Amino acid sequence: NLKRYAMKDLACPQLTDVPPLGMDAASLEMDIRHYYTNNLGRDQHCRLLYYAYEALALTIRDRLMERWKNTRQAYEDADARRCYYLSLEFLMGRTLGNAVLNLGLDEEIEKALNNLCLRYEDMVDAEPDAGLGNGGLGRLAACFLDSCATLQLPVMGYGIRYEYGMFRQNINNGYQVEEPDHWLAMTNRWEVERREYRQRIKFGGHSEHYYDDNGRRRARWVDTQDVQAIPYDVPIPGFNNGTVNTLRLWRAEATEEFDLGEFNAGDYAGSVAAKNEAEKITMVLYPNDASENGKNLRLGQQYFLASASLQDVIDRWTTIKGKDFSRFAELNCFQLNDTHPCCAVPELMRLLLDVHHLTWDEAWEIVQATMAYTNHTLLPEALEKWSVRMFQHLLPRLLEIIYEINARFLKEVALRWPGDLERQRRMSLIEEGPVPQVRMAYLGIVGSFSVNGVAALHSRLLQQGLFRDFYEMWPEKFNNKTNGVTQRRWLAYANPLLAELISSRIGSGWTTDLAQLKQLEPLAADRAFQQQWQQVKNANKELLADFVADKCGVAFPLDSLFDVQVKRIHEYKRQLLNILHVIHLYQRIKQGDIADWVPRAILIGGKAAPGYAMAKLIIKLVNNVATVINHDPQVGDLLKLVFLPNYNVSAMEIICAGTDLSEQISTAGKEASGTGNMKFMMNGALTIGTLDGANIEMREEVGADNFFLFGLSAEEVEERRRHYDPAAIIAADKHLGQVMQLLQSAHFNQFEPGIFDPIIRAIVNPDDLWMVAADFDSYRIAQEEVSRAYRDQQGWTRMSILNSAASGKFSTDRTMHQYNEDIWRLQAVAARKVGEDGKYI
Ligand code: B1H
Repeated sequence: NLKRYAMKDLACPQLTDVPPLGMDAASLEMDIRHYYTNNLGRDQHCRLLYYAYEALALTIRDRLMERWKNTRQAYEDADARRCYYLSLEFLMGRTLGNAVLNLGLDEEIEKALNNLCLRYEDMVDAEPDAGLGNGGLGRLAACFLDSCATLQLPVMGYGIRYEYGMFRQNINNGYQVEEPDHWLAMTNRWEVERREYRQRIKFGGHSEHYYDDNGRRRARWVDTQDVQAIPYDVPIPGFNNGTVNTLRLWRAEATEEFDLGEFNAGDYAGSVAAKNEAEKITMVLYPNDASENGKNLRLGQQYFLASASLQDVIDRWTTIKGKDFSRFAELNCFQLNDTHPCCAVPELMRLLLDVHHLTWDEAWEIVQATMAYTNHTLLPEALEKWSVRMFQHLLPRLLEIIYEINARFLKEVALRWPGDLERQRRMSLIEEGPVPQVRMAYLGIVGSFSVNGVAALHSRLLQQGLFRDFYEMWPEKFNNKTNGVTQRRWLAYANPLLAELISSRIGSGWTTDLAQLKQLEPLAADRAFQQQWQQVKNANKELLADFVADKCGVAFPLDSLFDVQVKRIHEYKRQLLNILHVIHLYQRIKQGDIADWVPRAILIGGKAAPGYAMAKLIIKLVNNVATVINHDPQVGDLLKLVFLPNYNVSAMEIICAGTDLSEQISTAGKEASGTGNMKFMMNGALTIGTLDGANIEMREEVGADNFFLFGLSAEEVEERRRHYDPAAIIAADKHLGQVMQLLQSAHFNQFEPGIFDPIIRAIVNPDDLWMVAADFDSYRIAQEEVSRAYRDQQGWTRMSILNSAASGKFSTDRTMHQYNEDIWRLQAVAARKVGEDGKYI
């Protein structure tokens, strides 16, 4: 394909010769008018705000386009080593505001829109979220891309353009109801379809062995049902640096009709209908955060992404470098975002062996030198295993290659530990048993030169537990890369008031060097600064309260402590522990135990996987408890509780700025890192949390005095599991006993008998993996400590400033720098910029 279209490109290079666009308000205004009228064809009768947004989006997109072209050219000229970030999820959220910020156009856009009597906030709100991810793993990928563009690293994202992203969550009678998110219903102005780079992906069929002209034994994959992969490129702007990187998302499309005709000559209608089969592949994102999906179609998505992306990279290689792959590993590197894209290991082998005719050893050397794997979870239910049968049926040639990789690998194991058959069984890429399975994580480890976890504790637990055998074999492969978040979106954009205040004192260098926030530390005790800080927090709380009033119909009193837990609903994250504490506070009010009371407004938000009954029941419990509390006149403004429906990236942009207390209360050892925790810290929230994931490092950075710690450590959790007796704990804990009693009395489900029994049973079950009862008392005491601290507003503000000041480590700029130093080893490449004379330098 590439060659066919490349010839045409060459015919008219002048086509791409365009002068730079104006970045001033007048030029922007002119373009908005132009797009609205001449391109979109709207007039004064059009009452849909959306089209004004679209005209603005096109105007901004033009400014991205020219930088994008220059960046691609700069990378090509530099002939530098590149990295490809392969991920089934990129949770991008909205694009407009971030693009405007990164292009430095905020002020000029405001002016232009003013002249047009349009409000910038309305434009921003008209854009749907790109919800192409579940939670932290997908948002991390998005933050990584932002940082790579800002660091001018030649990193390209590869993902899937789901027609339907994460479902929209509605609440009906307290229950979650899912509604499909057709985010592409209107034209997506941020993507560019690039059919010239389409690829063909094979499924099904079988593999065939033959001897080539030189008498070499080869394999080919035949009788396949092919699907086309069509790329859609999304621009990823760096921060004020002229760089625009690429996120390439693939959409599945049926192969051209004449291909279908060959197979289905007699059944025209059937062959047209077969289009659907192919296009199903990229129809919908699987919404099971941190838990396995196990579906045929999901494996299809994973292979589709891996194959399309690898073929794309290889086509670029052969177009520029020809058939010689000797420098391929030197110039390319693939980062695998969890096991989801791990088909890339056998697929790269297949492409090098079957299509490009390298020997096994040559191909394997390339694979092992280009692949790097990141693990994001220790939870057994999230560790992907694919049944050998399913693999055989869908990807027979890949399975054959996996068997060969495994045979050679197990020989190595046997050489190293002679006679240790048990170890061979443990480490095999194939789990034997009634239903043999391919262990995707092991495939990732064996095929990669680097394996990393996402926080210090998590990486240590991987080495000591889950991947211990592999760590013993290849200790040098293992490393840690603590997660981060991009301060451009999560502070500069989401919290302009605080950003402004910070910059007024320490300058704006923190936008690209977050460690500079350290300079706020001496200001933490400065009375005047504290007052300004508090004013900003209050203004943000007002905005959050407006948002909550709008979405939940509940008024958050502004003088209450805004206590927030937003994240996917999962038992290990222990939203349940939070509710039990809310019930405890409610009981204290009812018992009149309210001396020195600190009013609290508690917000819980997040989506439950549609098939996860317990998670959905927890949402129902939050809603029922909220109804009782919010309608009790005796409670009044002392306590409020809401469940915020449809928590997503743009909701977090409002929430993180207005939060006082961030709840990071997972069972220790279960949350690999967490990233919401970092967004809150950056914005000056204090954290109540366990010694889990990145909480540990956050606490190290800010100091134990400025962090509300509670609960068992990961080691203690493991130890306690062996003799865990929740009934005894409840009997011994007066407060927890009362809470459980109230729950059992059906106080929160008076006309819905028994609905919360599964929750009650889970808490009293000695096998409760999440140990809610074990940590309740410690949590309650830590929460009392929180209230005491909040009473001293000055002290609280001091701690708030210190948290923000100590959050420098948690920028993805730092994370990306470390990936680059230890794994990718890329040179930064500056994009060409526009000079004084308006010409490109
Ligand atoms: C994380 C997932 C995940 N870990 C399977 N694992 C999925 C697993 O659709 N699936 O099949 C989707 C997602 N997500 C999260 O990654 C961790 O729980 C967080 O602790 C971590 O901060 C985040 C980013 O590293």
